[in-house]
Amino acid sequence: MRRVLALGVVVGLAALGLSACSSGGKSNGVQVTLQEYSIGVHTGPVHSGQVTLHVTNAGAMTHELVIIRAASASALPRVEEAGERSVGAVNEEAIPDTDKMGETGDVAVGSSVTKTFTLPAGSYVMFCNIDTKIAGGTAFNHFKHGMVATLTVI
Ligand SMILES: [Cu+2]
Repeated sequence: MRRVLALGVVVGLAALGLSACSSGGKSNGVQVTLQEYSIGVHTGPVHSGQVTLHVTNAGAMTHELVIIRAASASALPRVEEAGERSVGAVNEEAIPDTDKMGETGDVAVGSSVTKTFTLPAGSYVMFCNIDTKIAGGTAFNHFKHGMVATLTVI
């Protein structure tokens, strides 16, 4: 009997851990993890209105999170000629202002940024568009190397 009770406690704790990750419900919070080079999104259903993103940089370099209303990552305009950004980066200047929902700004290594955005129902793409300069003056764009994720708001 005692062993069964102990197991129940462990299962209960595991359930708590899961619900903390998939917040959903009234809080409408989304946990986002940035690292080289991916974006992890942990959430239940996200409802239209005020959506709070808790963005943590678990990587070893500075990242950011930009939110654009778009059907998918492939729908985003790309930089075709190196300039302020490298070829293959998201061409943010070519995106209509009405589709730009906002961004976190730089998120330092090991830190978190919590920011609330007003998101109508729809599909969104979140990405890090930072270019890291590497030897020879070449830039390494984070979006191009996988730092992108989608978010659906219902
Ligand atoms: Cu990045």
